[in-house]
Formats: sequence, structure tokens, C-alpha cells
Amino acid sequence: MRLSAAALHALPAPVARPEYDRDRHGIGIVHFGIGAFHRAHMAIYTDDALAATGGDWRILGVSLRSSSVRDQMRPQNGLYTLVEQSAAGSRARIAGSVADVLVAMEERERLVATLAAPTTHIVSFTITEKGYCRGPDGGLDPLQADSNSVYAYLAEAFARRRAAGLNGLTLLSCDNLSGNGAQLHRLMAEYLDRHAPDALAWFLAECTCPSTMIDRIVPATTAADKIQVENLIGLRDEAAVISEPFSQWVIEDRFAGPRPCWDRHGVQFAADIAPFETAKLRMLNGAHSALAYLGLQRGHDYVHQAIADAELYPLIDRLMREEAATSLTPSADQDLARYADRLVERFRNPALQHRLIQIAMDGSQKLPQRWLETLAFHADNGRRCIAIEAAIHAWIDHIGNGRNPLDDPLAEQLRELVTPGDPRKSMMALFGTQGLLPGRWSAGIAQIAGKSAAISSS
Ligand code: CS2
Repeated sequence: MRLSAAALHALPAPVARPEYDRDRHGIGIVHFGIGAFHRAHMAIYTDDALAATGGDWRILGVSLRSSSVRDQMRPQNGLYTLVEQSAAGSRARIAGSVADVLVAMEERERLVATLAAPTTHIVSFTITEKGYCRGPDGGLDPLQADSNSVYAYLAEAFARRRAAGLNGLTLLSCDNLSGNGAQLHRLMAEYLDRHAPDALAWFLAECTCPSTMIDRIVPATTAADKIQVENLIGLRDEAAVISEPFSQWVIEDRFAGPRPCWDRHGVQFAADIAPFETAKLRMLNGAHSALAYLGLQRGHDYVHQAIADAELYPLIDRLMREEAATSLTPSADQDLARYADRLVERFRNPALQHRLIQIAMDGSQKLPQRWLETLAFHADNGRRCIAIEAAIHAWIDHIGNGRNPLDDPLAEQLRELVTPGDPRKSMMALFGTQGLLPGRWSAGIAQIAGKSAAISSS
């Protein structure tokens, strides 16, 4: 039997389920990019808030193009299982905060009408780095930002809200970009300026884009995971997600209107979230990407295998503690040494089958905020980053060696720019002032190109 509202009664007693009448809670949040991460993170905090204090805070999930999540979740009335997995065992719960999922291209009018509804207050995003349609200077790339980008749907909804005299929306980016709120604000404003100038002043006056730091490791669900879930809950769940027990969400406290009582369920609200976000991007995500490319090069498949590699571990440790952590200005309550300890423990979780190839995806979109900012900081102070340099060599190898699929929106350009056997030329073509990904690291890259030693692959 398939998981659905009608099948909830068949769940074994230990499996937690929504203890509230789902149909009595309306939609207050529209979420773009309803993948596994959102279902294991924001939708869970919202499920807790609904159970504790109610409110019209259910989520309309949106996929921009693919119909797979809609086809998994609609027959299940939006219900799905979250399994938290650690060496100590697995814990399953059914979440009820997602009301429905639609595909934007197929149900455009319903999407825009929901975005424009007086009851909608928050629009959130996990559309990955590439979903923001940024050009090389971080501004909007007009070619990518087409009529099926998030900006286009929002622009239509803003015009309707403005005409109806409605309140503004909080746009909440939950993606791994530095200053994700400020970036979203800039990009949205640039889109409106170009395509809907009448709505620009309204957006600037009425809407806010708080920055957020989001953290939970959520590997892609596999066929074997779905069988495990079926064994745990006794029902077939096509939308199940698997995650680690750890979860963190820090949000800049700047909402345009009401929000669920997430603060009572572990979410931290802060005036400035930059220290948390930068530490997370440079230490956790920076180490993750290094584990991915160096680990794949050394024949590993999973994060827990790569971190257990005695030759690789010292480099990852160095990247986190000596390169990333020393580039940061921690806030008074941040202990970066302890943070690094916790990250290593999380990476070692043997029960979480987190594939390196999943993390290796979209390097061109991830590496500037994960490695290159750190590298630039140290280059400005005349220092080298041996671990990050080794990781860059491994990325260049990943692009050029063809051993693993290169999944990246800039794959074609990357392959053209990388010259096998010539790391200096490749580094300059990728990160130099005239390269594909120029930035404040370009000068530092010019100094180190060719000098750094790659870890020997075995
Ligand atoms: C990972 C992240 O796939 C990746 O690039 O580094 O998804 C990571 O697991 C999350 O940011 C953890 O919060």
C-alpha cells in the first residue's frame, strides 16, 4: 500500500505522524525547488510549528520543470517520510506540512494566483546555485532569467499584489550562496527593472529578502533507501528522504509579514547571520567539495570513506582549520575549532551514504564561495593555501579526465578551458582576470598557478 492521507491509520505505532488536522491549515508558503533538502529541513521545522501552534502555514511546493516530485507527492496527498540516520539507528517520521506540489510550466496560473493570494506571506527557495541565473559579475544573466525563471513568476504575482493593495512578501533563499538574501534582492530588482519596472518600487518598499544559513546533510534518496523506508513504515513512499540527525537554520530577522513560530523549534534568528553562513560555506561546504574531488580521484565513492582515508584526512583538516577558519571573523559565540570537530564527526557518519559524485556536481557554481574567497583572503596576506590548491588540482583533473560524469551548467566551457597536463594554464583560464570565473582571487591565482603540488593520485 502507498503512503497517503487515507493510509495513515496503517502506520506502526512508533512512527510519528502529523498530530494536526492538515485540511484545516491553509497555504502560507510557496517553496520553489521542492527537492530532498527542503523536505528534510524547512518543511520539517514548519511541520513542527504547525503541530505546536497551528496557523495557515502549509507549503505549496513548486518544481520549475521536472514533474518527478509532483508525481511522487501528489498521489500521497503531499505526505512523505523523513528518516534520520546515524550509527545509533534510524528514526522515521511522516511530515504533513506540504499541501501539494505543482510543476510551474504546467500550472502557471495556479502558481501565480497562490503567490498573489492575501494568505501567502513567504516565498522560499532551494533552487541550487545555478537557479539564480547569475552572470560572471554576480548580476542577472538576462539569457538565463527567462519566462520560466523564478523571477518571472514573482514579477507577475507582484503586479497582482500591488494592484490589489496587498502586503509584501518575504523572499527566503535557502541556498548555499554567500549573502543569499542580498544576492536574491539584487537579482530580483534587476529582473523587475528590465521586465516589470512598475513593480520595482513596490518590491523595494514592501518585500524583504533575509539571508539564511541552512545546514543539514541530505543525500539523494536511492531505490535501496525506499525499500528501507517501506520496511520501517510498512507503506511504499516514493517521496521519502534520508538525512543525518543534525539540522541547523539561522535566519536574519527581517520579515515583511508574519511567519510560523520556527523559533520555538530550533531555528535561530539573528541580526547578522554572515559569520554563521561564511563559516558554513568555507568550512563545511569547502571541505565537502575537497572531499568530493580528491576523494573521487583516490577511488572513493562516499564521504565517510574519503574522510577515513589517512592520506586525505590531514588535507581536509588543514583546509578547515588552517585555511578556512583563519580567514573568518567569528562572532563571540562561535567556536570554530569545535565546529570543525563536529563537522568531522558528521562526515564520518557511516549510516549516511552520501555520494561524492553528488557533491561534485556544479563545481563552477559552488567553488567561488567555498574555496576561492578563502584563497583570496590569504593571498592578500601573502599566504598560500596548500589544501585548497590541492583541491583545485583535483577539480581540474575531474573536468579533464573523463573518469566520472561532469555535471555542471558550464561543462562545455570547462572542458574547453582545461588543458590536461598544464595546471598553470588551466588555473588561469578558469580563475584568472580574463578567465571563466574571475574574482578577487584572480591575482592570488596568478601567483600560485603552477607552483602548487597536487596530492598524488593512487
Ligand atoms: C553539499 C551540500 O552537495 C553539496 O554540495 O556540500 O549539499 C551540503 O550537504 C549541505 O550544504 C549541508 O548543509
